[in-house]
Amino acid sequence: MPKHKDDPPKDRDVDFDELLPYVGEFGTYQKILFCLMIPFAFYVAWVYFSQIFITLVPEEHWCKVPELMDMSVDRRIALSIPPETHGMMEGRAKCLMYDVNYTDVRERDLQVADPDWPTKPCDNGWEFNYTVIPYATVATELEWVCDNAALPTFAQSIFFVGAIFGGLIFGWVADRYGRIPALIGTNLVGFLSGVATIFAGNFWEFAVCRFFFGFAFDNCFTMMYILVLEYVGPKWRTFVANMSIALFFTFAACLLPWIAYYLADWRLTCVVTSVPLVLAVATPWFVPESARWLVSQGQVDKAVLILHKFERINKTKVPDQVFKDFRDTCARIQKEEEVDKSYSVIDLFRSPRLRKITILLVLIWMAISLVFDGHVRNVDNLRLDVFVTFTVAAATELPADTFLTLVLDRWGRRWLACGSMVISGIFSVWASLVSNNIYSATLAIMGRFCVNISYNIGLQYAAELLPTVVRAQGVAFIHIMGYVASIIAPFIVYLGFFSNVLPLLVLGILGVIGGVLALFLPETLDKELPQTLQDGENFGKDQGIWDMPCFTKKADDAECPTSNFRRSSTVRSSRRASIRGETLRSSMIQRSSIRSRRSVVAPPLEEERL
Ligand SMILES: *[C@@H]1O[C@H](CO)[C@@H](O)[C@H](O)[C@H]1NC(C)=O
Ligand SMILES: CC(=O)N[C@H]1CO[C@H](CO)[C@@H](O)[C@@H]1O
Repeated sequence: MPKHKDDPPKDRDVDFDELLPYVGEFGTYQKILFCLMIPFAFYVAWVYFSQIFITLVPEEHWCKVPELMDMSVDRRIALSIPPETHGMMEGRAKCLMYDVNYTDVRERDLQVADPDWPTKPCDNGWEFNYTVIPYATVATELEWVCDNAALPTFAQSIFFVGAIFGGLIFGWVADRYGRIPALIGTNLVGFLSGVATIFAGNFWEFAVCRFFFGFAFDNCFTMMYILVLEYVGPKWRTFVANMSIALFFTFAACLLPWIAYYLADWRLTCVVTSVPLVLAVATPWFVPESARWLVSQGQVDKAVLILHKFERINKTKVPDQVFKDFRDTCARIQKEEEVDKSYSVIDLFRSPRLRKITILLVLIWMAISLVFDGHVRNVDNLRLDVFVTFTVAAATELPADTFLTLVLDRWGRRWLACGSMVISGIFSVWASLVSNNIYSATLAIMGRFCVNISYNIGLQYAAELLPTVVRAQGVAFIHIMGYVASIIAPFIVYLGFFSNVLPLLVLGILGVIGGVLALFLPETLDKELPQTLQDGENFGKDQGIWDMPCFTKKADDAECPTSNFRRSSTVRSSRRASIRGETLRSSMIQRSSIRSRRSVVAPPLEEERL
């Protein structure tokens, strides 16, 4: 980082992060960009969660009997619906009705049915109790209940399949044509398919719309997130990275159930949550293209032009020498990257330890994705008001993020990943065993809180363990495996159909298994990141399974909590900034890893140490 603005040293490396302090780390333009993240945070929250609210099915539904429709609902039920026990609770059948001639029944003026009458499945559709969920959804209109109760689950999985395709396609667009076209494209697809959803007249039409809606999921926010983080100076990056998600995303997620509740119309909800995406077409006028991407395309002049715009708006002045050094550095980095391009994911599986690490990372990340997604979707099974539960659960994301920012660089990744997953597992299992609804929902939400912490650790951990030369591809690979796991999540939630206990029990067990697996990974806190495949192979060989960063360190290095925290938090935030969402765009991660590699071994660190 430059120390003397007026006296830039000659012929030194100036990479993007070192240039930023000259244009202002968090100046007026960056603040504007930070605010421009708000709509995109809303988009992703809505793209991710809105399907929950347009496929809700009221717990209480029963067969419709056209002949009795003019009677009061209680009498109608008494006459046509047989009793049924659901687990412990006395209830009435959801999928069966008495098989009698109802015109006859009316004439005999009966008040209640005879339990000995034969029964049959509903053959005239269903009625729903709209007290708790006060609106019809696509699932109630198309009667996705009883034999068809799994259809919303399938639709959700199809959404994730779409997310995989969308991630790959727009990742390619982002590399080829730039971040802004990808950002606009992904949001437009979301807008069109979101609006198209309201015309769906059967399951397959709905599923196709969901598939394309899923395209938007991976990039509609992260592309913007990455763009903005790139332009924010390293000192402010942690703040921007965490606050944008903690505040905007959480707020949008908390707001969503109430939008659905007050609109009380699934089509309107769909429109209101997908039409705003079209605003993304305005981004070229407000948001600059990624300078890093321009540089990687050899368009350094354009990148410099953008930086001049920052100078103007922030009212700063960058010495010409700095720009010159920057150009030189760009040229050199580009050459370095050419070399890295000859490796692929396969290389991760060639040597034994690296193979073990990679497989563990994949399994752990799959467990995390599965458990997290399962929890998100399980709100419906918690037997409480789904709107309130969802809001409370979404609100846990704020403390989870804050907590993580505070401890991740003190306690290390390994124990924190293990701890948060195991504790999440314990909460979930516990929640599945208690019968009190409120108590159980609270525990389930605690479980979700913990797994959200693991989720955040997960990808970063992967990025740190994989050697630089294949880091980008490796992280992308793991990320995709996470989506594959998410495809299964809705089915675990669907187990609730058989027994309310099952989903949480399964999620809990998976959490504990994932957590224990994390212990077999090496710790990365305060370690130099592996660069070559050989580094990756040897990484952590000296560590025992019970090692803990702070306790073992303190003896020989008393400054463990303070200065290391400061240093690695910049390293972390810069890396995380580029990795968190944009995992499929390899070139960028590669660049950011070069950047962080340098900041780990670079002089500033030594100064701090000595
Ligand atoms: C619908 O649900 C509400 C609230 O749970 C309940 O009070 C009401 O009796 C139910 N109506 C029918 C017809 O079951
Ligand atoms: C604190 C934390 O990890 N929050 C995350 C919870 O999950 C959502 C959805 O994936 C993330 O966007 C949050 O960052």
